Amino acid sequence: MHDLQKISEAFLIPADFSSAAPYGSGHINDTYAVNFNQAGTEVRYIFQRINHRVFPNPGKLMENIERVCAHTRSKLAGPDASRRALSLVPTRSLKNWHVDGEDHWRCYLFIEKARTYDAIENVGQASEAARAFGRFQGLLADIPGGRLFETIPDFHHTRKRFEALVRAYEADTRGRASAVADEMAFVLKREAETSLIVDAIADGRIPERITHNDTKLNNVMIDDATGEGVCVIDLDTVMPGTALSDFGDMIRTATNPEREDSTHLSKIHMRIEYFEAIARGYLEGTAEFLTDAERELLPLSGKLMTLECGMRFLTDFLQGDTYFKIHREGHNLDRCRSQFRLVESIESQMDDMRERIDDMVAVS
Ligand code: ADP
Ligand code: GN1
Ligand code: MG
Repeated sequence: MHDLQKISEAFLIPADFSSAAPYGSGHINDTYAVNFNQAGTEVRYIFQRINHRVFPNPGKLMENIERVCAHTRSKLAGPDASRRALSLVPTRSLKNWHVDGEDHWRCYLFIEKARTYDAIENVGQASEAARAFGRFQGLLADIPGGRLFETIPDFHHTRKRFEALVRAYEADTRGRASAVADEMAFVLKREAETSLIVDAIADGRIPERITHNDTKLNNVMIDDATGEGVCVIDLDTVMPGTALSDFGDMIRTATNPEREDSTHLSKIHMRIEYFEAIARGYLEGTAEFLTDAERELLPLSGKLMTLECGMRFLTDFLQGDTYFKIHREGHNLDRCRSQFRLVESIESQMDDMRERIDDMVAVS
């Protein structure tokens, strides 16, 4: 645990530190909820230490986030703008982040009366999350100041993720390759498909957009009272990308009744009514800009993002769990297996997904 009292002193918070505790279930950054006493009232803020192994240029990353927060906030101007867009709290030297040795820290206003979900609880959450992520893409379409910095190059280059996995398997630095023969066979059977979306980007069939790139369900705050997807969070990977990654990751995380690391493989599946709710919410949120070519690839994107995520977990398992935080032995392998089970479920429903998208487009 870091010394949050000392870190918080760097920020312009007109209140006295009272306590801090790790918060949330993100796999990458260190997140804390920090409580302060402000003239007798408890107030809290989110503090985050950026994972600089995952994000090797935290300064450039924070410049992106400054721009994204400022732009979304200005477009959502209104009495509740600070619940609808993340707000950075400045430091005493009026910067939007604080450097402490190797560590970069940032502080956000805490979005109260809303929460994130690690596993989806009802179909309304699925459409709300999709609408929020779709709207978010729309808000960023005209962000001024030039192309955003690529915080992780080739982040959703599924083909390169496949190649990285094969390299990790062949190198087998941790002696774990023999445990994953079935998983490797699963991936190798699908090798050709790993190029389908990246090729469509490369040959210009689908456009580059500013996208979120990490649209898992627990990266959107759902309002406690209204159930609305009130604020998109976790902005580290907001950068040039494809709408398909954002749609696909919602299918991965918001159609499956089980958590991402579930070992109850027989319970893992894509629920088509959740797919439909996400597609409806997303098509609404993106009605003004999504192209036909993008719409056509939506069902495939769910499968490929799930396969890609499973491959990333497997690569990390083979390399000794250095990227994603783990909380038990074999955690990344469990995550990989659950993702691959979900890929099979998505595969078995491809025609149904396509028909539903076609029907939605036809009546809109
Ligand atoms: P990571 O990159 O590690 O996933 P996140 O930015 O997603 O980190 O934060 C982790 C969790 O902390 C989120 O899932 C959410 O529950 C909570 N959280 C993050 N920012 C806020 C905020 N501004 N207000 C309230 N909760 C937040
Ligand atoms: C990570 O940061 P978090 O936990 O929201 C990862 C995503 C993965 C996800 C899998 C920067 O997301 O790409 O899809 O875990 N983020 C990064 O749960 O690698
Ligand atoms: Mg997150």
